[in-house]
Amino acid sequence: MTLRRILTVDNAADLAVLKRISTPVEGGVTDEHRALMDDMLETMYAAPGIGLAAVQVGVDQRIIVMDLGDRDVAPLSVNDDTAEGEAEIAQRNPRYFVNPEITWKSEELFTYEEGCLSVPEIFDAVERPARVKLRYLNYQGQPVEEEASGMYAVCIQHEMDHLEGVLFIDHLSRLKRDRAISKVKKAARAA
Ligand code: K2U
Ligand code: ZN
Repeated sequence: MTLRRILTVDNAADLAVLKRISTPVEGGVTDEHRALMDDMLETMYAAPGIGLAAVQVGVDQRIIVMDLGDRDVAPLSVNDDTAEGEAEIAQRNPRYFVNPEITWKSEELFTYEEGCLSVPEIFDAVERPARVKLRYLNYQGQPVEEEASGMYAVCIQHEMDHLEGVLFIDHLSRLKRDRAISKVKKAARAA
């Protein structure tokens, strides 16, 4: 298991990588992909976070890992105090997604205060479909189809955005986005 560096928007080279569209995994899920997912999961737990896309550790593959802990079943509240990145995991419930696709989105929308490990210390409200249907390959490379709601729906859409080179701040106004990037750069300089 190797902890990987998480790319952040204050670094111009990192931002260029984070804006790329990730490449689909070809030829099935291999031991190499599983080793990457193991590293991504440990990197996510150490951050701490509840989701991570491969591009966030500089790997150009359509792979996501997630662990919502006990949030997996808990109803979502807009003012969820965990939005401050307190991603303590009560019991581990890792999920792995290779070549994930969203096949259906609900008309119903939900607004949640999102954060991102690649945009440190920035949180803002993002509106997304409340429920989505997914199709993906799991850790063993088997096809899975399921519906996501609550925090699962918020997180998987946030991570799927990463595979398209989209950050949650791209859903905000241009002014808010630019201010967020400036704030992250200023914090990085001060660090
Ligand atoms: O950077 C990432 O992609 C990990 C994200 C995943 C996420 C973003 C918004 C809403 C849900 C999940 C987070 O930084 S992980 C930190 C976190 C922890 C608990 C609740 C929300 C965000
Ligand atoms: Zn993110």
